[in-house]
Amino acid sequence: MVHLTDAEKGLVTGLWAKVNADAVGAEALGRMMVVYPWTQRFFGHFGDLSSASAIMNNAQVKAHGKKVIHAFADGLKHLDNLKGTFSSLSELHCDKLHVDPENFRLLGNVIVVVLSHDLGKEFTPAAQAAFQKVVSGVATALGHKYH
Ligand code: HNI
Repeated sequence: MVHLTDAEKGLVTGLWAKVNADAVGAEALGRMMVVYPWTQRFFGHFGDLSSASAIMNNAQVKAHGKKVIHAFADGLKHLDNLKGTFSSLSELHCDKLHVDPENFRLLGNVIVVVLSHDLGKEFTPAAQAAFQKVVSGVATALGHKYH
């Protein structure tokens, strides 16, 4: 359960509106696979992942990054009910995809890094703290149905 103050919610929504969400998703998923190479095992069917540039230019990685970030962005609209919002995705990642939930934290941290890079000075320490709460809450919610 995460709790964001109204000020934190305002920071998150305001900054999110300034980034290109599709690009953030593609960049974050690709960087996760580069920085934490063991996460590539879930995406063996995505074609060439043989180098950092192959990963970052892989069209399937980009497309999947967009899909993931759209689901993430939906969570930003439901910050008071992340568990409900991600309930069926949690079941899917557990039962069908067998993704270790620790990976949700890794991706969340990479999303924060990419936002920091894109937003520069606007990504103040307060904004970073707010987003860190969000990615942590999303990771907890995605892990909630694991058994
Ligand atoms: Ni994830 C499929 C959302 C993190 C591995 N994932 C999805 C889909 C959504 C999604 C949406 C598409 C579901 C469908 O087809 O119905 N994933 C999210 C979100 C996060 C996340 C919101 C975290 C913010 N997923 C991760 C992580 C991994 C991961 C960290 C592995 C390291 N996801 C997968 C895999 C699939 C997937 C694998 C199936 C891909 C495919 O198309 O074959």
